[in-house]
Order: sequence, then structure tokens, then C-alpha cells
Amino acid sequence: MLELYQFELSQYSEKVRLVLDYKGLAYRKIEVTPGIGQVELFRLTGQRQVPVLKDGSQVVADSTEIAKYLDQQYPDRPLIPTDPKQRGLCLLIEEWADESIGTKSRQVLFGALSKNQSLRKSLLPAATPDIVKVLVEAVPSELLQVLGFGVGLSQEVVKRAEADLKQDLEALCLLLADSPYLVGDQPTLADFAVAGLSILLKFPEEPYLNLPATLRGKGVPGLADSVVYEPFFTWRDRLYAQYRQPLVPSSYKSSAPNSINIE
Ligand SMILES: N[C@@H](CCC(=O)N[C@@H](CS)C(=O)NCC(=O)O)C(=O)O
Repeated sequence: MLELYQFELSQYSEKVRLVLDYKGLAYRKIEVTPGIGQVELFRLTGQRQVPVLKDGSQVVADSTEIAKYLDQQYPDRPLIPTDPKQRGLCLLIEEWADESIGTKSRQVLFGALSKNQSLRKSLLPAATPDIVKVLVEAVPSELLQVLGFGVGLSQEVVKRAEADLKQDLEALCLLLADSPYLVGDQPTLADFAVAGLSILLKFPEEPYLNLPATLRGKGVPGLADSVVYEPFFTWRDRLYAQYRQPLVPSSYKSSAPNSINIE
């Protein structure tokens, strides 16, 4: 069976899970422990990021490479169109989504977490002792903002990312206003990249991800809860309902991740 080395809350891992579900390919998720678990990834692939796909003796790193590999090995339900114009557009949108939505959604989520104590607390698993919840809630926002500055996430960077994402979401709402897919009349890698990479902006309402129930449907204030971008999230919900496999209930009780790996 295919094996996906992943972080549950990684947006690039989600892009691959969406693609695997679309193609109807069964796979086993292997949750990588940030830090120590990445040493094994480095041994396997010469780099330390998720997602990594293992297909027998083949090991493929990077969500784009994985999508291309899957299209080659499992050509049913193709992801990348053959028509030259559509192919070009699909590849362009996919690359833009990786660079803009993928990177900046992490930055704005960090910004939101550093400002919002209850969002921070809701990232903790249900079993977290009350005392820890109280401590997490008590971490001053200013301290997190200073820590964010230490890893290159100053308030200025977060503000810029938020402005760029607003433009991205506006563009997507316009493009999707009268068509169900971004390129042509079938879903493509462009749709799966955009939809999967946007999970940190607003976590899906339905149980597709192993995350605390309190976080479902929540996201970055100003983006997740704005009526202006609602058409985009409604489109994403529809795409998920059509193609993404919800978790089986027994698999999301105990192992909800308790940290987001920001970089
Ligand atoms: N270009 C890569 C980006 C992957 C990426 O940024 N992965 C993050 C998780 S979302 C990661 O593994 N971060 C851990 C690290 O950099 O050490 C892809 O498309 O797969």
C-alpha cells in the first residue's frame, strides 16, 4: 500500500491527501514527529520536509513531484490536462498556490494564534490537563509576537501576507463565480492545490482532518469569517464533499496533533 509521511496539519500534505482521494488510491498515513522524525525523512530522501510518498521501493518528496509521479503511475482520473493551454494554466496556478497560499497561510495563522488566546487553546487536544490549558491561555500575545519576530514572522510580514491572501481569495472568488473548476470542466491539480493548501486559512467543518473538534470551521479572523470570501470556502466545501474521504471515526479520537509546525 502507498505510504504518506506527513504532518496532519501540513497544508502540503493535505494537497497530496486530496489528490490521493481523488484518484481513489488507498494509502497509509505515517505521522512524522517534528524534529526527530525528520531525521528518518532525511535518510530516505536527502531532505527533511513532508509530504513524502513511498510506493514500494520508490520514494518521492515534494507535493508537486508526488502529484506528477501519481499521474504517471496511476493515470486514471488525470490531474494535469493534456491540452496545451489548460496544461499551462494548471501548472501555473499550482505553482502560484504553493508559493502564495501555502507559504502565506502559515504566516497569517501564526499571526492569528499570537493574537488570539482561545484559538491557541483550542489547538490543544481534549485530554490536555486544565492547568496546561490555563497556562497556554496565559502566554501573553506580545511574547508570541516577539517569538514570531525571532523566526522571521514580524507583524509586518504577517500584515503583508494577509493583504496578499485577500487579493488571492478575491481572485479565486472571481474565477470560480461561474465555473466549478479553475481549469476546464474537470477537476485538476490546480483545484486540489488551491483547496488543500488553504486548510490553515479555515479548517474544514467536516471531519477530514485529525484535529480538535473545537477547531473545525475556525480559521484566520478576517478571512475565514468574512462574507466576501465565503464563495471560495463554499466552493472548497463542495470539492471536498465530492472527492475527499472523511476520516473513519475510530482514527481521530486519540491522536490529534497538538502542535503546528510553522516552518
Ligand atoms: N515545496 C514543498 C513544501 C513542503 C513543506 O513546506 N513542508 C513543511 C510542512 S507544511 C515541512 O515539512 N516543514 C518542516 C521543515 O521545514 O523542517 C512541497 O510542496 O511539498
